[in-house]
Amino acid sequence: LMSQATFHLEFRPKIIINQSFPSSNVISSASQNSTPYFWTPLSTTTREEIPIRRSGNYPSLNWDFEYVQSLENEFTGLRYIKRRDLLKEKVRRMLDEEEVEPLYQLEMIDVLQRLGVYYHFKDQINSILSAIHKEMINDLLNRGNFVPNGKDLYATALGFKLLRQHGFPLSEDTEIFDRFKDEEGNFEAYHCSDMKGMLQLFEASFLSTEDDTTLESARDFTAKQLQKSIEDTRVIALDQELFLLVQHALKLPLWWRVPRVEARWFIDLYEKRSHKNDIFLELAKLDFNIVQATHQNDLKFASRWWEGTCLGSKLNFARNRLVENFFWTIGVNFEPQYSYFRIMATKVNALITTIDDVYDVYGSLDELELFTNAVERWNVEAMDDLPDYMKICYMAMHNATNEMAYDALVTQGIHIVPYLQKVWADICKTYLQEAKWYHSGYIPTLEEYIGNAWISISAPVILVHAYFFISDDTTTITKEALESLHPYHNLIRYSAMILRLADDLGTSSEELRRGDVPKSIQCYMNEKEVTEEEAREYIKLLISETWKKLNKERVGHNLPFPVQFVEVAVNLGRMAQCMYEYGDGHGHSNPQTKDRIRRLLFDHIIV
Ligand code: LA6
Ligand code: MN
Ligand code: MN
Ligand code: MN
Ligand code: MN
Repeated sequence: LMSQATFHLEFRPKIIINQSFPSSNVISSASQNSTPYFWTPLSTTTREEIPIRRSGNYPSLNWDFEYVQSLENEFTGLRYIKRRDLLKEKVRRMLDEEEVEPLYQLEMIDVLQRLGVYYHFKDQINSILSAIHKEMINDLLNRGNFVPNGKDLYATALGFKLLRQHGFPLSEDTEIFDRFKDEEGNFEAYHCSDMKGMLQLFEASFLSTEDDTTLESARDFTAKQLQKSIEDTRVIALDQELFLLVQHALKLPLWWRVPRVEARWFIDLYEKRSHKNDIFLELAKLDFNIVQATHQNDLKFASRWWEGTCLGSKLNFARNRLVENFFWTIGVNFEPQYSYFRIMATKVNALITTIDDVYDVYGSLDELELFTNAVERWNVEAMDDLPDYMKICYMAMHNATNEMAYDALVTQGIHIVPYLQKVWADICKTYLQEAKWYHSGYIPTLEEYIGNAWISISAPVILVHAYFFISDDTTTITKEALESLHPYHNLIRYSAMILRLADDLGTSSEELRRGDVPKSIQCYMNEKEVTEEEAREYIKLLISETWKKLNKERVGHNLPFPVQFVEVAVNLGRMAQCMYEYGDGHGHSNPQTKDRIRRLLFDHIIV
């Protein structure tokens, strides 16, 4: 697959179309201050009238075409690659050393993962964990403890966390953690002073499914204890690194964090550690830079495609967010061999972001009906009825999608247009539903809203495309998987739910100011007559409940998908929590997200 990543990416000549469709004559949020409630319907226009256009009030782009194309990177050089490979070999030998205690092995694995270099040692780490897993199961059967120090909460929780992460079956959390409780079933008081143990148990609790009961209470308990401990100035003074790790975990647990973003953060922390492994550190930094060079090349390709579509300049009302759209793709899979996937996924994201604005911001209801119809028909004649601005985005979508399908046809011998067309038609139907609700002033129940919105958030579009573009020579496209793409597999559903709910938490305030369908928070407020704050808490609870379901799906026995697809689905949920951690990092941008993107894509690490 990779070999053909170059042929269809060459620079396309810029097309000159003298028309553009700016967001002029729009209702700006400022002129909407008579809003009686959180929601502002537009007066319906007749066919003869010029429709009133809203504005997304999106700020202009953060990194332009020229900037992206001017990126240069020295880390593609052979001497860096050679040095990196030497370091890799050294780490491989360290992992292979015999007579290393299981706890020490677990710690090495944990650090390598957090540093973002785990992907180099997948097989090796898997066999180490497999041996530890066997030992752990044996010890549990003999009612012993798999770690030398009998009641070591830290080691047990660390082991549990890593084994669950890697899909080893550990069915009952009660068996493993109940021995840390007293007769009343509470975690024993002396563990509270064990901050490292508390932290690992807290992190491990996020690997739980709905079947785990002990971990549920462990999460509440450890969160309280950890919160208390970081408010204690003596603790802060005692161990600065542990303090930072706890603070970081309480903001968002490791299991909910995007691997590549986490790696960039953790490398800085690890560097300050007094007892660090210098080989690990050097490998992590060097590898980060080398992989970043690949990302920059992917971004340059994608950015030339975007420039060629002219969507950014022709549809002035829509978000021009190529770099952010690319950022999502390294969030879901940063490994260097998946360039083709990232470039295609960036196109998909850019099209979604643009078409979403057509429905949410610019289009009139009549126009949106036409567009939805045209997507269902999927042919060029369907364009005849569309207004000019819609012709442009329809054809951009149609061309890009058919081109991707062409790649699949020639490289994998499979005709995928029907699968891709179906997800686009699905999303447009849900977009239209939201537009109808908005224009009629209808406030759905939360259930009704979610039933539509888990599709309108675009995760099904992203993941169905991802399934085809993440496959490589280690995978084959199976009939079973194709059947699980539609109707959508639970893995896709839960990933979509997390994306939708996190997006609503980050974007709904601005959306409703502009005028948009009530989002999950407002539907729940309306239904239950609760405050916004209460509704937000409820949505956060729904996110964590959905994670439990996703955790279970992820390691399910009969998953029809390859592991790299499963990881994309899980990472999409994580990426949503990252992008909307500080509000709308995707559309409106904020200093924290901008900084994150810069550090991941544009600044290298000083080695
Ligand atoms: C968010 O926009 C947006 F563009 C998405 C579709 C989120 C995920 C997108 C990727 C990965 P907005 P809406 C490109 O908050 O209208 O406007 O569904 O989405 O709430
Ligand atoms: Mn939108
Ligand atoms: Mn929308
Ligand atoms: Mn939104
Ligand atoms: Mn917005």
